[in-house]
Amino acid sequence: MPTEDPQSAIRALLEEKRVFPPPKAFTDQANARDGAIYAEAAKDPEAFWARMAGELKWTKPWTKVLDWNPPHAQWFVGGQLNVSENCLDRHLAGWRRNKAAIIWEGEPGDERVLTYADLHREVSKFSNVLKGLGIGKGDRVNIYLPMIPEAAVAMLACTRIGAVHSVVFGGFSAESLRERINDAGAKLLITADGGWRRGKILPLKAVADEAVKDCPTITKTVVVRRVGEAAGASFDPARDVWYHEEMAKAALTCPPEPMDAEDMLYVLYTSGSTGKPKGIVHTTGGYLTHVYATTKLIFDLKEEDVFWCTADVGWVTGHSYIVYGPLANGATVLMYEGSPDFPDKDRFWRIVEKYRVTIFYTAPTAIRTFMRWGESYPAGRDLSSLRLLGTVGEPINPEAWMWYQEHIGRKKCPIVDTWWQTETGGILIAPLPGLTATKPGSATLAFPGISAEVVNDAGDPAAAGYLVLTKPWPGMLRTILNDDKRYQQTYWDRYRGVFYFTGDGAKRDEDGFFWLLGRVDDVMNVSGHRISTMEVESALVDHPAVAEAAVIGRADEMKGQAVSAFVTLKAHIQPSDELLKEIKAHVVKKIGALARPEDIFFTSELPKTRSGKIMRRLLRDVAEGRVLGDTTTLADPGVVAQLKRQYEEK
Ligand code: 7RM
Repeated sequence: MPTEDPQSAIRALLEEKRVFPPPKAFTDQANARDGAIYAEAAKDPEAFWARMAGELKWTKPWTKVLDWNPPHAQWFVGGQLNVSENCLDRHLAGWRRNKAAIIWEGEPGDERVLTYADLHREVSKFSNVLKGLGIGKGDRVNIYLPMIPEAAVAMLACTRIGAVHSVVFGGFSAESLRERINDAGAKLLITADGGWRRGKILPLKAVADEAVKDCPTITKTVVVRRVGEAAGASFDPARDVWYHEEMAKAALTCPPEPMDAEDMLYVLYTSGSTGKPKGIVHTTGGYLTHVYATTKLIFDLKEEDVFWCTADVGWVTGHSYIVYGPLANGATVLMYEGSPDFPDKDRFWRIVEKYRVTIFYTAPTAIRTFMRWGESYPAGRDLSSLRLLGTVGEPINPEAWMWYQEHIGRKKCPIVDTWWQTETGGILIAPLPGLTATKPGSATLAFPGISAEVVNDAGDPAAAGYLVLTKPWPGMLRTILNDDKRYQQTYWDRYRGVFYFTGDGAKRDEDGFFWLLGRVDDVMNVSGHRISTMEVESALVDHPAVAEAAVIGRADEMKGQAVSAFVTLKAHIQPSDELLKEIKAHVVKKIGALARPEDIFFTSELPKTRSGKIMRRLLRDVAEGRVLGDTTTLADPGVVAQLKRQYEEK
């Protein structure tokens, strides 16, 4: 049973009163130090975004900043640009040519530094490899790689020739990968023989082989040699080509393809409230403008910075704040392949010390883990290079915020708590570190040019309710791939096409600050990863012994939420520890380790309404040890009382 009061995290947020004004020394040097930026952007958001877009290189100017036909937006209409040209070629003219673009550390301790000239050359060569494999403008390319520089090279090469990439996180199963490849209709898969995680080999190629067996659109697989012989990867000469062999033959230059601002840039799958993942579509001009501007102003990027975002490139955070945002700014990015506790729990702080990292961006769940490991790990390392800290992925509890400020930031670094989603493309709510006071647990204010509001069911402004966006923004998703109807239903129908519905609950305080309170739909947030309850339920009922399943995100001190499953077995099947393990393994096989249920509770019945809907709210009450909520709509109120007794005896 949970010993902690699971609601304590939310209560701590609601009672938080501390305020930290921006440190004067930080303000004096900040990219955003004139507070007028908020009012100016509010007065004319399109002019603000046009000014930001104007800092990028366009090969043809736009004729209209925004064309808004709710719920479809087009930004920088008529303009042309190329993302890889903006992230690479643009920095080659002056001394930045030989500046580090990517500093990479592999988990086993191997190192590589790619300057802007190096990265430009690798990307150009790989663009030619892609062309040689028959890939051109508009084609879909799937990327299933570990955290190695080739992941960024592959993404940027796609953008150079106008191919659309779809990156799938290396922790996803063969079935999940296959589903995403097929939905995108990818022609090519780029993978590696393996990757390193906690000293073990991740068998990426084996998973990819299993996936592409049923992917009729895939014609070739490019394989990066990361691990070598030890990976034991198979190689099918009819379908597979080695990355290094193709690169050795490739020409050194490749002209960037001029792209329309609204040409598709990439698809990235995320979980929604049904079992089927959504292919979120991002386009070229608006997205790049958004991630360029937010990186520059929220992370205050300067020429000398070493920026480390600890996300995986398989998530949107990696797309926007490892690859596109920082490189569009000409920054130095640090990329790390492995786990924070390998070989020891100070690995991150060793990396900060070794490369003199100046800006560090991670998830609250990681911070809570560092807290549990104890302050001696960061205390033993020189973290004096750090000047700014960030968080993303879930609400941060004030206690973790304070610990981060004291033990990592040593009380001199502002913290930017950044709220956004796969769908938003870039950050929408966060402080400007030289201007905005911070409050532990609050993402503070909407970024200049962004209109956010907290509203009630009727759509009227409220102190507590749902977070909505009341105007389109450049990085917003344009649609869901192959399912525009679902796009409209999920995000726009709730408020009649007027507001974008985020799916997050939020509160606004007397200063207008936003406090995010978590999802209000059937999406769980486990260690900052988005998982749908329905997806896990489908995986559970796919097991031959399972009759019915209900999944909830149970409040968890470390992970934010933990996957908790209530399962009824088919007739004549007896619950056992063996079966429990088998069912958990089945979910891992179907989705990936990130969806593994923390606990599975066998029950003879699930609480349902008279119309047959499972009441997840009551299951949450049971799992979190609360007094039961209203049970009057239940078909059989006895079921949940029985369940609670059983659960407490466990
Ligand atoms: C970037 C990312 C999106 C969901 C979102 C929220 C939650 C993200 C914060 C946050 C509170 C934050 N994309 N979320 N950032 N909640 N404070 N700073 O995480 O698509 O994977 O997830 O994550 O619920 O809707 S995501």
